[in-house]
Amino acid sequence: MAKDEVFPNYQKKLKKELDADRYEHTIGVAYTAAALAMRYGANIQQAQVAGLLHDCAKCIPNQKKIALCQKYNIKMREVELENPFLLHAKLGAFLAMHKYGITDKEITSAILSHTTGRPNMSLLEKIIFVADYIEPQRKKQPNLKEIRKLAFIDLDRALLQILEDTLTFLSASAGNIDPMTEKTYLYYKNLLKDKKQDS
Ligand code: DGI
Ligand code: FE
Ligand code: FE
Repeated sequence: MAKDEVFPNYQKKLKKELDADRYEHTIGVAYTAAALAMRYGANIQQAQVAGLLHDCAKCIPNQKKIALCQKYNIKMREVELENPFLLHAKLGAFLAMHKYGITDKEITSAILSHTTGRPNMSLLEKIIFVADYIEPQRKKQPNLKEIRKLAFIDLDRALLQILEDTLTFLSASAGNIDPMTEKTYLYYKNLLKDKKQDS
């Protein structure tokens, strides 16, 4: 995608803001999100733009993330102050609006919820959340092969599996669990349990 850029304005800016690996990741998320949008009948262009911009604040050093949130009056929760990388989601949504000129609230919401998810996500939010996890550069997560396949069969079930694996990973690591990640997991666990009972 580097030579004929599909969204040259965004891509040129992003190339300056991100390191090479993160830039490749965002390109991967953009086309994976486009493919999922085709599968589920979402707006393909929205998926591409949200995919491109979802990590636009990722490479800002953590102390600067905090300083920028203070500067722009973006409220930080305790878990975010303890794990400042989490701030790249809300700071990313803010920069998408104010630096990249995105006015589409569906896109900024998808950026905002891309790390922890949230209960009752929109289709675009789910697509970005899942595309972020399965894009081709990802290598380390468990069950990737199965989740990649599942993502194109049942988006909610893929979402739930990702949340479950993320919580397992976090319990074994030093990171604090954001209550929102847990809330999202419980919401979809419950939703899918009811779905099973319905059928
Ligand atoms: O920014 P990316 O690496 O592309 O992806 P992301 O924004 O989904 O962040 C992934 C990381 O976020 C992964 O290492 C798991 C972590 N994460 C997800 N939920 C939580 C979390 N980390 C903490 N500390 N707490 C959470 O609730
Ligand atoms: Fe991210
Ligand atoms: Fe990402």
